[in-house]
Amino acid sequence: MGFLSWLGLSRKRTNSVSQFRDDESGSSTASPAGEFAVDEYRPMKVVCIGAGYSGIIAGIRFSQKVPNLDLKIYEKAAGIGGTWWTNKYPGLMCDTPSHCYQLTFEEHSQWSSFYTPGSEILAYLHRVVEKYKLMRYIRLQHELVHARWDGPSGKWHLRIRRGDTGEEFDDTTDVLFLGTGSLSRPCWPDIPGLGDFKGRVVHSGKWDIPDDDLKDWADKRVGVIGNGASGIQIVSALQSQVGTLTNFVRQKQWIAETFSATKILELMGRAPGSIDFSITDAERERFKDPAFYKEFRHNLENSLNSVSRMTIRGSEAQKAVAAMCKEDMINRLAKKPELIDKILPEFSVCCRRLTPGPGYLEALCADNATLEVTPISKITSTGVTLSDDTHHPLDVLICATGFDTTYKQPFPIIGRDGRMLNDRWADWAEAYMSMAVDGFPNLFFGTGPNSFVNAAGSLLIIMERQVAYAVSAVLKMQRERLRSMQVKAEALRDWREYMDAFFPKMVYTESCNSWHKNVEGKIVGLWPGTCLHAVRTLANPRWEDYTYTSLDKTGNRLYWLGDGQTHNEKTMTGDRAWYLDDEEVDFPPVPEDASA
Ligand code: NA7
Repeated sequence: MGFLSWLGLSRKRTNSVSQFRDDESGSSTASPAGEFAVDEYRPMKVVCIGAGYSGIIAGIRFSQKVPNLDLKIYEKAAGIGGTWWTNKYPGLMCDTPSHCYQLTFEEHSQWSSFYTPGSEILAYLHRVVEKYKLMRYIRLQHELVHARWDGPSGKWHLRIRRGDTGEEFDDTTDVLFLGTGSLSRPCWPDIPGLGDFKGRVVHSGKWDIPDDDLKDWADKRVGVIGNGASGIQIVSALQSQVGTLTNFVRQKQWIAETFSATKILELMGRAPGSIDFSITDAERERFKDPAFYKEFRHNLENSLNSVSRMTIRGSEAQKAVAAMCKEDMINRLAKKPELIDKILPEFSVCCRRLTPGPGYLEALCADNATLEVTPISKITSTGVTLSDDTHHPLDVLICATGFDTTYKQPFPIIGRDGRMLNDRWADWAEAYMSMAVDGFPNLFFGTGPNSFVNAAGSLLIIMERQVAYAVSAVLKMQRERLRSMQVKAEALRDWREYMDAFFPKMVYTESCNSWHKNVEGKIVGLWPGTCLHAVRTLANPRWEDYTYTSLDKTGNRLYWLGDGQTHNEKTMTGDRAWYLDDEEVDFPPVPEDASA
């Protein structure tokens, strides 16, 4: 009996198996048993684009998990940190509690506040990069110009431009991991006359005004366009430092109490209702106790993951949170009750991203602040003109107008048969389980389409699991000597159908604008489920939803079993009882009594 028939496979049958049926694969009469050990892992190259949170996690996990790896992380900016490098506006902070906005494996207990200023998050990321020596892999000021899939070699061909010298060079990689995020390309408002304004104009996502300059703003007339998270934080931070402040908004907005605030106060034994979230020296001392820190964080994340039911349309949880927010907002607007109708939305809480705005409503109630809801018709050399011809003269105009959230890449990504990713996404951006797109083999996304969660849960745990998914895929390719893996179009179709069935039940699809949606109202930003749902789903990749091509020419899917040995046996080097190491042994729990 031949080897193949012993495996229950004939050559003819193997070649017709869809797993390896691909025009990039070939077959020959070579022996189906390779001349290598089963764990003699082939060299793999992974290139990650972006050194924000996704790229940093990727740097840590790929280098930890994948043997025989060549890893590069190209970052176009001059520093690491992604969104925390780009955004520098006054009042920048993370509205997820600090203790939940950090990596699961890299705890930091010494935050200055329960809601971390952006500069501290950036400092945290610098420490992580330093600790895991990631600058070995990171190339700053290196921008991807284009990426092109080459089927015969099974590699992505990349063109990279150095930001400092302008020089361009080529690179290739087996696997491309795009950690470019979706909130990285600031979007200027399409308002006529923006270029005519003679005062100072700045975008929140391209803040280039030194802190020292703000000291001279005490008599300046400042306009802020937008009431997303950035606009809200900027208004809160600047109102008391400027002459007058006008916030131009075109949509109402729910303003929540800070996320998990009640839980934080309860866990810290603080008085309910307190709004000062700075952490005292004594509290920071308490956090030095690992047991206290761990229990605090666990409780807080447990609480953060307990509110997702409010995102279901018409749910009791939604009604309760709406009533709570409404009461809180009305109280906070007591000084200017005329603002209530201008701010309090008709749509459900979380239709737009729920944004905690400590200090925002209070700032709008100040004597020097105005909330302007009449639409802007144009910008002139002196300020903003509204559709009723009212003119607001301004010295400074801040566009907190968000980001290009179409997921369209600023560089061509050319997949199989010359197809461009942006064309594939012409109608809307989609990726199977947020990770992969048919026609684009060996390409995985960090925070790709449908990655985010609204107010419940932490994005970072999703990012970690997305990287883990990509790492598992790379390990599979390496172990099984696969040249390429590509998600099946029908798997993406099923994912799409699942999302189409899921989202109408949720508040996100109500009538409101948000960066979660594309212009037709399709949800492209949010994971179709809860944060924990994403975590569980990504932990169990369905490898049968991919097609593969093999590096070998035998057409035998088990060629990678090699010569029947492991490397340590073959070379008589290393440990040959490694399975007894503590980290390898899976110790089962012992029932406490025989009847249990
Ligand atoms: P967002 O949340 O996308 O907010 C952008 C804001 O800018 C929003 O209020 C927009 O109004 C407004 N906008 C945009 N274009 C215009 C024009 N042409 N005229 C008037 N107003 C305009 O971006 P952020 O930077 O605040 O936050 C992004 C996310 O980063 C945030 O959710 C966190 O997750 C982190 P609209 O709502 O479209 O009517």
